[in-house]
This record gives sequence, C-alpha cells and structure tokens, in this order.
Amino acid sequence: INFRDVSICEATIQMLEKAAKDGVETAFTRAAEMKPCPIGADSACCKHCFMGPCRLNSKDPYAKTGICGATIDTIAARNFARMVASGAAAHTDHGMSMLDVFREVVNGRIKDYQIKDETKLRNVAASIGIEVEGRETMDIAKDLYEELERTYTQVEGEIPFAKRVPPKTLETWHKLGIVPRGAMREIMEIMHRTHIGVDQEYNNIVKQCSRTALSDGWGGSMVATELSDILFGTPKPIVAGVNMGYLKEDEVNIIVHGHEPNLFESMISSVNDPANIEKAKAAGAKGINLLGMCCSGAEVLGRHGIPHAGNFMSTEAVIVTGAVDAMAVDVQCIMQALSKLSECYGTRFFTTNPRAKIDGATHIEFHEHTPRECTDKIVEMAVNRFQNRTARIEIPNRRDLGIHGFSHEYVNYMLGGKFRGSYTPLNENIINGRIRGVAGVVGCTNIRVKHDYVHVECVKELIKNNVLVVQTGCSQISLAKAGLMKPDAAVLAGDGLREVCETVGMPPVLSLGSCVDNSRILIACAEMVRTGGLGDSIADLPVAGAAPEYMSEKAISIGHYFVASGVYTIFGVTFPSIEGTKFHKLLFEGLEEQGLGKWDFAVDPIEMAHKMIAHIDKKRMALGI
Ligand code: BF8
Ligand code: SF4
Repeated sequence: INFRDVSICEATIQMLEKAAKDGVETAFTRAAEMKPCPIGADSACCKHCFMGPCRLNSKDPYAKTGICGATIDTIAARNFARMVASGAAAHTDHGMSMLDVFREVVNGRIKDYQIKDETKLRNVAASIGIEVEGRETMDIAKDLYEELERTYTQVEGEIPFAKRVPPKTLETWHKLGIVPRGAMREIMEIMHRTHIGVDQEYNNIVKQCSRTALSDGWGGSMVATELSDILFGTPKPIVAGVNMGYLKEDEVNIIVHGHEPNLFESMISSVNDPANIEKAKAAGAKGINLLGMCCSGAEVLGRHGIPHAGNFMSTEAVIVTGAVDAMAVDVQCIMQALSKLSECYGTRFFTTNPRAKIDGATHIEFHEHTPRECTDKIVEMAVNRFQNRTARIEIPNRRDLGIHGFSHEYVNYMLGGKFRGSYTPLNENIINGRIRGVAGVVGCTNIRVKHDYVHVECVKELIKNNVLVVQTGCSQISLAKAGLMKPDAAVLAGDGLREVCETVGMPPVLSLGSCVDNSRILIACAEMVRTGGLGDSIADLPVAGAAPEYMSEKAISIGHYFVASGVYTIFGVTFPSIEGTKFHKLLFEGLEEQGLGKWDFAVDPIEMAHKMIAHIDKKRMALGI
C-alpha cells in the first residue's frame, strides 16, 4: 500500500510506514484484505432470526422478500433501528456513569470529585424548572440528580431536557408521538419492535428510531455533557496541542483513550502527584507526559488543554511510535488490535471498565469511590515500562497548536460580550449575511475513505463560503491538524465570515469537545431559535450537519437525533439503505415533509459542502434573508 493514498495525516503515514518495516499489521493493511460485503453495505440482509440470514438483491430490492416475507423496507428500517439503539445505548450508558458519579458526589460519598462549576449547575437546574433562587447548591444538586435520573428510568412522561426544546419543534414531536419517555424504555422498545414478527411497517419503525435517538441527543448525551461540565468545569477557549509530536522521548508517556472523563480526571490527578513524579524521575525520566486520544482526549483538550495524540484512525499509529509507556482505555472505539500491537511495542495496555475487557489487556478496574487506586497503579506500570524500554522509538515531529474548548455558554459570551451575553450578534450576523449559516462537522474517521481528507476539504469549502463550522469528536482533530483552529485561519474564510472572526478574534472553526458534546450544538440551535429572527423551530434555521468519515453506530444515532431535531444531516462513506426504496425516501425526503430535518449522502467533500450550502440557502430564502 502507498500510505499517502489512505491518509493525509503525515504523522500517521510515517508510523504506517514504520509499522510496515517492523512487519506489524494495522487496520490499513487489514482493510486492503477485507472486502466489505456489498449486500451488507446496502443493508439488504437480515439476520434477525434463524430461518435466515436472508439476503435480498440490492440491484432489484423488491424482487424478493426474506423467508418470513419481510420486505427491503422492513429489513433496512429494522437494521437502522438496531444501529440507533446501539448508538443511543452507548451514549446514554456513558451519561449514566456520569450520573452515578454525580449521585455519589451529591450524597457526599466521593471525595475525589466535587462540583466544580456551580454556575453551570444552577443554570442547568433552572433550565428544567428547578427552583434555584436563594437555595443552597447541594439542595439544588439533589433535585437535579432526581430529575436527570428520569432521563433514563422514566416509564411515562417526557424527558427533563424536553423543556429546552423550542416550543414549535416540541409541538412537531408531540404531533408525531416521538417525545422520548426514558432512554431505557425507548431502547427496550426498539429492541422489541425489531425482533422477528413485530413491527413490520417502516414508517412506524422510523418513528421509534426518532424517539430513541432523541432520548440520546436531548437525553443521555446531554446529561453526559452537562454533568461533566458541572463536575469537571465548563470548557473555555484554551490553546492546546494536537498530534504525535507531543509524545516525549525522555518522559514517561501515558495515554488515556476512550470516552468517560472520570478516568481521565483521575489520571490527571495521578500524574500531577509529586510522589508519582518522583518515581518517574527516579526511573530516569524527566517527568510524566499525559496525552489523550479519541473522545476522552477531545474532552480534556478543551477542558484542560491536555495534548491530543490522534483520532480514531491514528490510534494504532500512536502505539507504533514505541514511545507510549502505558495506554489506559475505558469504553467505545477502542480497536481490539491495540492489545496485540501494544504487546509488539512493549506498551502496557490497560482496560479499566467492567463493561470493556480486551483479550491480552491487563484489567485494573476503575471505581469512582477510589479512582486513584486504578490510575496510580497504571502510572506505576508506565514508569516500570519506561525503565525497561526495548522498542525503537520514533516520534513524528508534528505538533499543531490551536484553540479548543468552545462551549455554547462561551459562544454566548464571546459574541455577546461580558455584560450582554447572548446569541443576538450571531443571529444578526446570519441575518445580515456575513455568516451564511452554521454547520456542524463531526464524527469519526474511517479506513474506507482517505483519513482526515474528507473532513478537511469539506470544512475548508464551507468556511470559504462563509459558513461558520462547529466541531466535535475525531473530526475536530482532523481540522486541528490542518491548522484551521487558529484565529489566523480566518484568511481561508469568505469575506463575511472572515470579518466576524477578525473582529471577535476567533477561528472560523470552533472545537466543542467529544461526541456526547454534540448536545452543545443542539443547545446552540435552541438558543438561536429563542433569540429570534431565524424562524420558530430548529427546522427553520440555516444550519446543517455532516459526518464525512463516520464509522460507528453512535454516529447513526447522532445523525438521526439531529434529523429528528430538524437539522439537515449529510453522511459520507456509505449509507445503509438503497436509493429508490420507500425507506430511503422516508429518510431523505419524507421526514422533512413531516416538519423534521432530513438525511443526505455524498462521498465527495466538495459536493458534500455544496449540498449543505444549498440547504442553508434554501432556509435563508424561506426566512426571507
Ligand atoms: O464518540 S468520533 S471514532 S471516538 S464514534 Fe469514536 Fe467516532 Fe471518534 Fe468518540 Ni464519536
Ligand atoms: Fe429472514 Fe425474516 Fe428471519 Fe430476517 S426475520 S432472517 S428476513 S426470515
């Protein structure tokens, strides 16, 4: 393989070349051997029972049905629903872990974490109708806990954050019967309905997809974001570094990879403990160097300015440097291959969450009541590996500084100024046309397309056309490496956007955090509606979303909650439905007719950007701006 054909990340390319020389395989080499099944890629097969699996003909999808008679629309809708269920479950379970920590903090049973951002606590509580005036923080926190628990366990009624949804959008949800009750109920129901012989009408299945996805976006994901901010601090813009050059040959390098910030917060405390630093120095290291990866990394990049080693498709390449002394992982997007690869390069590889053990990894369980026991042990093992390094170390000389840590609260402050924090200036700049619209470009990187390339080209095209871009997850790491998160990247923007960026001193691409932090984009949309001048519902806004290189089921859940919230959402790579089928038409046209957003698909980044721009222009036209 010519690795220049599969990635534009110089550090990753360098490491893939090293891996080839070292004779170790990576996802990039395995992908060349593994041809995706075309029937599966079109979502035209069903294995929901043991009379099958049944495969339909994607070229002629209505020519036959499954053995039970299931049509292509039923099969594709059921497959899609299961993806939404899995993705929503991942985000909501992550949120549940944050809720567990919050409960224990509120009850005074955890000493290692505290309520760090009382203002945010009060704001979140007030936003869902909890009385805050003149009350003690801890009393409010107790009420907030009780309320947020309903996001999960409630059997009847509406999830608490439904109160944050613009009234007109909520009205549409009421009409369609898709306001989520509790996430557990929605996910259970979707699994029931997609069992053989239950829901076999694609419209009805998609309704439950919407309800479940919304219980993720305005539920589990939003709980994860809000509680992380309350417990660990709301991000504020901070200069921070991205790329493998932040590994240090003369220090003990520790990487935290996964999704839940509690592990990372405890690791930060461990590596800053003078006793641990002493141990590292006694072993001959200059110090301890902590980096993040994937979404764990994206969260602390913005929250604390901890450097980020790489996004999903770079995770193996980072190990190939040989410089990683220990990698601690928790949940989600952790390639099993990292275990064997770590063995090849002498990296100590640790799983920490009872939900996610990996063959070959050492499991040191993380308990929120005694978090340091886990992270101190990992530091100790990392120091030990530093002392016994045998692998040849090669660290790519790539470091990219940018500004990270924009929250919707900060967007408010930044554009509105200290004393009149509001979205009015953003709306005004959209109305006067300096900013054409806002695009969320988010999501994974995927071996099936050129790594980082689709993200970077799509975003460049958007800002060139005066579309302000907000980002989360692995996508924001792609753009950070491309240098777009610096204020001087404003020169790449169209005249209008450039003027706004230069006046405010902000980059044209804003980094918002991890994938659960897509909920920040939902709240920003709600604020834009509330502020006025841009219509009554989220579906009226000149905004669009994209996941150009998505690979996970979580991305499908995110995409669908944006669509159900009213946002035009375009995905790249492949789309799990067949053009021309009724199910496909429902996602790509029908939902919009119901007052929601719509799905779209394009592989080419420039085409993707222009489809988003066309949608933004359509909304501007409807608004008469
Ligand atoms: O939740 S962007 S590859 S790391 S799924 Fe995974 Fe995709 Fe990265 Fe985080 Ni999100
Ligand atoms: Fe085939 Fe129907 Fe069973 Fe699916 S549920 S595997 S379509 S028989």
